[in-house]
Amino acid sequence: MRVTSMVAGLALVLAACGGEKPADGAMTSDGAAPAATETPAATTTGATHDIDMTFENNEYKFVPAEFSAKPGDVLRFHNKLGGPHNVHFWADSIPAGAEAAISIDREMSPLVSELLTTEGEVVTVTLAGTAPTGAYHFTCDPHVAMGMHGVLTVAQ
Ligand SMILES: [Cu+2]
Repeated sequence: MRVTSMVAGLALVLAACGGEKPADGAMTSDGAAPAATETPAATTTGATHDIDMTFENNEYKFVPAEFSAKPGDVLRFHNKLGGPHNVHFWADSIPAGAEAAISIDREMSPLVSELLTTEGEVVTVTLAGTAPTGAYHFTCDPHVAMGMHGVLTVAQ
């Protein structure tokens, strides 16, 4: 009798263990589903792009000067060398409606960042999830005449 009940008990334990595995699997796929549904909502946690503002080969430049990002992405402009530098998006050289979708953490005026005077400083530009696709032209004000220009292409 005892042996029988022990076997029965073992069977129950095994059944319980066996039962947990599909449950875990179900939880994993449940976990993946909310992550997927979070993506459209989490528009401010997109990819991060790092751009240097620097002085190389006798030229003031953004590196890279041309790059692509998606709505919801974050651009970090680093004052690397040759500053002061800043980031200035031109209202007439960005897609219609883009101004409202650009937020600059160290904003001096709409679409224009403060001047970064200390090496290592960063200005962060966040593209809203509603950012329209197209070309976003920007410059650095102190070095605009020296060709410090850049183009961000926003694409889905
Ligand atoms: Cu500059």
